[in-house]
Amino acid sequence: METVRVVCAHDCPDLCSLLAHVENGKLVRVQGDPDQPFTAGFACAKVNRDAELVNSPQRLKTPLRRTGPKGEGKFVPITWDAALDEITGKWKSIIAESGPLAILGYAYSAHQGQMNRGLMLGLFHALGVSRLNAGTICDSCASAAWEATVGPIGGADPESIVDSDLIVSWGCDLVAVNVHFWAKAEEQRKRGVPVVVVEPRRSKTAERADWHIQVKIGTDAALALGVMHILVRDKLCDRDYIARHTVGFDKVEREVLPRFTPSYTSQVTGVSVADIEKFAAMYGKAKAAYIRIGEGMSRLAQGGQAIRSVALLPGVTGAYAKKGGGALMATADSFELNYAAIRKPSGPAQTRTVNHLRMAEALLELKDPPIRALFIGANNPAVTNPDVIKLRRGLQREDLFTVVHDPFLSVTAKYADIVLPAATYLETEDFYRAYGTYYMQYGPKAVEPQGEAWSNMRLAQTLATRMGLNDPVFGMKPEELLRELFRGAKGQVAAYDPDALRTAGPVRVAPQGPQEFRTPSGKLEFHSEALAAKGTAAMPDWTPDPQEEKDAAKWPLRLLTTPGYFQPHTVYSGVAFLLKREGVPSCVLHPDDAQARNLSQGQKVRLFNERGAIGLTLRISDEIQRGAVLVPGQRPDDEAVSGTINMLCSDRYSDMGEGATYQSTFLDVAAWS
Ligand SMILES: Nc1nc2c(c(=O)[nH]1)N[C@H]1C(S)=C(S)[C@@H](COP(=O)(O)OP(=O)(O)OC[C@H]3O[C@@H](n4cnc5c(=O)[nH]c(N)nc54)[C@H](O)[C@@H]3O)O[C@H]1N2
Ligand SMILES: Nc1nc2c(c(=O)[nH]1)N[C@H]1C(S)=C(S)[C@@H](COP(=O)(O)OP(=O)(O)OC[C@H]3O[C@@H](n4cnc5c(=O)[nH]c(N)nc54)[C@H](O)[C@@H]3O)O[C@H]1N2
Ligand code: SF4
Ligand SMILES: [Mo]
Repeated sequence: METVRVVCAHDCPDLCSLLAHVENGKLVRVQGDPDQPFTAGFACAKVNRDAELVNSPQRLKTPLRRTGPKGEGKFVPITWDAALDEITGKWKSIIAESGPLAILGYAYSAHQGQMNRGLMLGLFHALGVSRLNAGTICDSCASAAWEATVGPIGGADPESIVDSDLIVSWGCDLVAVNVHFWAKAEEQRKRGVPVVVVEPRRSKTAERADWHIQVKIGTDAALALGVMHILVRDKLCDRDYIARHTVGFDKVEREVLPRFTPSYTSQVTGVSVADIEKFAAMYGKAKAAYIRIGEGMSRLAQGGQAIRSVALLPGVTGAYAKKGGGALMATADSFELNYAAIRKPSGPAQTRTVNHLRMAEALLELKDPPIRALFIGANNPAVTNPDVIKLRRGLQREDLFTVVHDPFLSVTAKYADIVLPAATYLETEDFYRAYGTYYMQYGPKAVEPQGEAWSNMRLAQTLATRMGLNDPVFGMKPEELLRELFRGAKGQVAAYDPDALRTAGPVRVAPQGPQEFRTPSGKLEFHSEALAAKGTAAMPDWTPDPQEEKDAAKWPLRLLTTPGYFQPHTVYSGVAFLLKREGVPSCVLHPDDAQARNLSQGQKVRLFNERGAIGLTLRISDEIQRGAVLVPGQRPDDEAVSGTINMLCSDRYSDMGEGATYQSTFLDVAAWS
């Protein structure tokens, strides 16, 4: 048995170092690497099953050509040569007739490292086609809010919590999405450091923490401002830190905080006055309070305000300057690699861009030229995008030439004219940097790709060559691409020799000293001129959202979507064990809401609003608050009673970063008929 030290490429903050056990060229088991301090020898429940993912009988073995109607999933195998001839033939004639903008390159980050991810984007850049404003389905709102507040720089090192005296998981289900951070937090907890969870539902993290503050969905900005109100009232602010490292606090103190009295904050958030007082005192008196900020609370109309208000709290107490204090949303911005070398070789600096979450609109409404060809890679928008009923209408267009590159026949792939089999991360080499820790690592290939699967890197380079592009990156070997990533890199990563990294294993590049701010002022911005210039509120605030109020008057329940514990998005649909662990696609109602509708445990129910209706299986539990319906994960239609949750969600933008607003969805639930 051979053991290969690899890196987990799944869309996850932890970036574990893994040991892949290979026998006669077959992957037999994956486990956590004991020599990576953050991974600490264990992989999560999902990745423990990655041998089953890689060897799944449902893996695509060859390219396919569609034979039935779009969406039905009838295909015949074809050769790579035939597939590539058809793709490049079509693309060339479309470019000749309508120009490159008639092609849309829709490739996302999921489950790969920097080279496989970047080269596909590089291909689209060099072709000059319409490009994706990517990530708006995920973190663009959260990132924009963090950037306006702290700047494009990573937050507090998660490994610094050994020095924290209070850990707050604010809207982050650590047990689901960041389990290695949870393990570290639990160690601290055993040493007597309180762990507090701010969450609308009793998640597994909330269940295991010392204290769960059950906030109403979409009211975190009010809670954070209410805490600030008390910190000011009780003289728990660090005035010296505020004066030296922040801008605009005086204005917030004068114009915003007076409104957020404990009683008003309680009325908005649903948290009792006593608990707000207790939390503020706890936070204000801690010497080094650490806040892990989750992105869930950003996926709604006023999501940017929520992230921004929470990210400002450590500035009020000066926790940002303390070892073990501060806040972490993500670390990715601190890895200042030369991404552009791979992602932007030649090609126009500006082009027509399509917002990731408005694919439906792009396919159905764009003109001059309309989108005639679509390439989708590493993304399953027919399930994971909002407004998927409309999106599927777009994908159904007979005059749209669609290519999907995926290891599985995803729901989206069923709409393709040509499906190309993709290699998984264990079947390609790549270079990885984390988004929730400060590690980077080179990962070799553990096994050869299944069947005729190709890595994104190989596909991008082959398509580029066939399309006549001669940018050097499309002819480079992985080791040469790695050198490109480090040529002109900035900050801490600039000190590393890319050739040495290939055998170095995990490398830690954590920030030293207090939180750095990279805003225009170089300080933590309570008042942001940059936001004001974009027409967004310059100061943190919470006000009711008029559209949400209108929808809430029509529909009695509000949607809470959360990460699945065993089925994050759709990527593990091919692993029977995990499907079973996650159970059938379900929704959760509070016992009072179920009773009011005469619904019982385990029954099939219809979730509906003006966009449509779907069918799920009901679970009744007081883990969810009254007036909300919890739908974990985004599950494909064929696993559910009917449809998928994003059929009920709109493509409305959040207040910052043009992000998704799944949780500004209002609906009702009734018995399935
Ligand atoms: N197991 C698993 N792991 C995953 C994923 C997965 O789906 N499953 N997804 C991966 C991806 S793509 C990402 S982006 C990352 C991060 O994944 P994210 O989706 O950003 O996950 P969290 O940060 O846990 O945020 C979700 C949590 O926010 C809570 N929440 C929702 N609305 C609110 C609110 O208004 N206020 C507050 N306080 N809380 C709220 C939800 O109840 C939920 O527990 O995780 C990755 N890892
Ligand atoms: N309602 C609702 N919707 C959501 C969310 C929510 O909270 N609520 N969360 C959103 C978030 S945070 C995200 S990130 C998105 C995720 O949305 P997606 O990125 O669409 O979801 P995944 O299922 O993770 O992966 C997409 C596809 O990548 C394929 N894949 C895996 N590895 C590779 C590879 O190496 N190469 C190629 N070519 N393909 C590969 C998988 O088989 C899968 O079909 O969903 C968003 N949608
Ligand atoms: S916790 Fe995240 S990084 Fe670690 S093995 Fe699981 S998915 Fe991969
Ligand atoms: Mo995400």
